[in-house]
Amino acid sequence: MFETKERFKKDFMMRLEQREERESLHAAYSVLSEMVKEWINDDWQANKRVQREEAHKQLYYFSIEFLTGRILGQNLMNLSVHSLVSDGLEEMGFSLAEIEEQELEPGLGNGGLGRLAACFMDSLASLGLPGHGYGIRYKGGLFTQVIKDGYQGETPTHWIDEKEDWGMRQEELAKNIPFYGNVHLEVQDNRLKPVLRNAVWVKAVPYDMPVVGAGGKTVNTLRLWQAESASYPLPEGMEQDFYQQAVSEISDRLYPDDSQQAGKVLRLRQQYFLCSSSLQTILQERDYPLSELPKHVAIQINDTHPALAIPELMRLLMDEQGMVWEEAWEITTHTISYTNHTILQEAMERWDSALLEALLPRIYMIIQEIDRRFREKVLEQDLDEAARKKLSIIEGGAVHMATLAVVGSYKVNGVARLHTDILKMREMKELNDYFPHKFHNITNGIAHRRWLVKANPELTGLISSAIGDEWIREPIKLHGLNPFAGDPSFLQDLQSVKLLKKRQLAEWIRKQHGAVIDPESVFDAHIKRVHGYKRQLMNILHIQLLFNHLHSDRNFRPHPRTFIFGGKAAPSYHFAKQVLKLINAMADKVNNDPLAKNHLRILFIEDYSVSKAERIFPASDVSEQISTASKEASGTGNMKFMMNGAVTIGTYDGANVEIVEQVGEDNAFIFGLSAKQVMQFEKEKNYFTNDTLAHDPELQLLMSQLLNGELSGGEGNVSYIKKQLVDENDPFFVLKDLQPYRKAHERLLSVYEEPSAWLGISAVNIAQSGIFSSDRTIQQYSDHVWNLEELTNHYT
Ligand code: Z2T
Repeated sequence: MFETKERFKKDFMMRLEQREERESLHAAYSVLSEMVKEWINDDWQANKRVQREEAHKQLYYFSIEFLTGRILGQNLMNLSVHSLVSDGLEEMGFSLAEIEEQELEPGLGNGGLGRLAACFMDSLASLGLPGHGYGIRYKGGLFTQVIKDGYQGETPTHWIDEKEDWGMRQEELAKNIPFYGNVHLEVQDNRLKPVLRNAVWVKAVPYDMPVVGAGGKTVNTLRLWQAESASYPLPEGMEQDFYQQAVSEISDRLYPDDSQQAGKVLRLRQQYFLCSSSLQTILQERDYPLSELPKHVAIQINDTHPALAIPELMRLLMDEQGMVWEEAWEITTHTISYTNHTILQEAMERWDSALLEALLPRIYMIIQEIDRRFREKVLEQDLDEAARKKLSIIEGGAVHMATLAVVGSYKVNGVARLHTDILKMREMKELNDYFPHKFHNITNGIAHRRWLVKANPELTGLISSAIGDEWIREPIKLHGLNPFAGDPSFLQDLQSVKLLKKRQLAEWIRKQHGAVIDPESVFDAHIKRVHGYKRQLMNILHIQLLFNHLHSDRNFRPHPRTFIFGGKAAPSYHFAKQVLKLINAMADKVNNDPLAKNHLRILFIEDYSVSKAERIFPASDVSEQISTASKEASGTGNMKFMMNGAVTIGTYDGANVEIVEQVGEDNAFIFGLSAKQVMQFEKEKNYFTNDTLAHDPELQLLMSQLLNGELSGGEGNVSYIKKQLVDENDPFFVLKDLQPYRKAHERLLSVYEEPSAWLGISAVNIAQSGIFSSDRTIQQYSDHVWNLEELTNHYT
């Protein structure tokens, strides 16, 4: 049905005419997605067959988040029919872009971690590797952000339209998951067997989404579980209504905390629900002896959220399959591997022992036994009390999930070189000493097909006209662009493409928000979750410094800049919410100031999402990556900017280090404390905000403007900011790094004034970005962790 444009047009029109509201864009979306689903479906079933027949090792990626973004356009692209469909639709008077926007956006993730999982799905399928996702089908994704009077409000987001869902309900593959109850030891087959009595059972129903790889050959599966009532008797005294309510809660919504652990029992229920249903499926679908599990299956856990997979696999192997501890442990610790995404203490999961024991009594018993056995081994080594404490799974009345995850996995990786080094040398030093070969680095990456080819077809076209299109399959070949960094005609085209993308963004912003921005100004973007360590506060304070400078010095008339912010704050994170209010209040002031508005514009983009990101990255000149060094595990937005030719201003943190290594220090603007310096201050506790302020009248003025409320529409609006900067001694070094940040901006602007120099830098960034494709990342996981084989015998 997509063989020729004419065939597509005919088929599309025929189907559309049968629809009731055939005039509506939504009907067009509905018809098109139906056609794509039908097309994919045959290949998908065939793929499942081949993967079974060829007995390939399968990878299962367990993640509490999959931030896919919209799906229709992605599928059209990977099926290589995007332009055929787009042209065909245009000839019939439709715009594919408008049709794509009809799709409700699945927001099943908070930020980087969830988006990484989605990029990995794309790369696995595109590399022809058998890798599948397991997650939760939250009815409500991340909340919708609504800005009112500059404050963030939250409303629930419902993304599921049952008629148009890309997920296929698989009723017959449902699993039942036990919660609560009591463990009894009973004699069965001549041995003692733990049996759970009086449990509350929940049914997990899978919805399978096809994941189409580039070229359309490989179709993997993203399976999302939905919680429903099981047809088991309820424990005595439990009301049916109460039960149904509790069950539906499990897949009702995603927790909105990106960098702090929620510690709520509902979140723990979600985690176990995901692990148990996924593992039961893996064990049941197999056609090989259980002892060979590690040869046939690899399971990657995305941070510790799915770390209960370790005791749950032990439970299934022992209690359901009759294995002894030693064999079950051998299998578990050769099947599961773990990726760490943060060293922020507040984000490290620690579950209260009593809570865990009540909810999952058998699982808690197994964790206790893992802990007991590991303690015994640790005792054999000559270690001090402090080191032994760091090696304890159960400690201080809580289960330390990261420790459990390390002990129960065969490989542990960090997500950027600096992050992994910090893990190995500090945060998890004792564990790394104990398991010297377990830890390694695999630097994150991004799906260049979505973030460059799809989001920026104009740049894609320009690159291909210079170096051919092999780079799309082998992104490292973007290196071929390096010589063009000195080619005036190429650079001129690069400038035109950037200007075009800026105009498109400006036009969209005018339509959506009614705001007017100037495409000739520098687009400087800071888009990510709002958090203390990401330092949106430093960015906005720098803008106030510029504002003050403009008003005090009539010779200071810098090139116009548009500062674009976008990002959500966790609903309970008061500090971040005040930063958001501050940004919006500053926008009001600066954008309406007769002098400042000729040089500075501030734009806050409400409800930042994957689809909005797809518009902002290609249109940006400057990439703000200014986290307090050592705090950002990797960052992946930094890579999306780079690939679209934006230039980084940032600290030596996360993957910024590797970006600068790729482009050279002259092709990025780096400033501020190093990770080492930050960690030194933290250790010695010898940093004092007042030392920074003492000899700096500019900063003193800035602080008084901030603290008296003149920047934020009232003193009350900066109470948490004041608490952090003053009472808590500025833990993220905002004031300490502020002047170095300002100087970096000055260096940047002076280069920008010289177009050939600036565009050359931009070109080098694109040319050197290939290594940050998630295809490279996935190949490394496959080679060093999962041991997958490419599907050779495609069904085609
Ligand atoms: C998250 O997005 C990240 C780390 C988390 O730690 C949790 C969430 Cl929801 C538990 C981010 C990191 O902050 C970021 O640096 C990294 O690039 C991203 O994960 C993917 O690894």
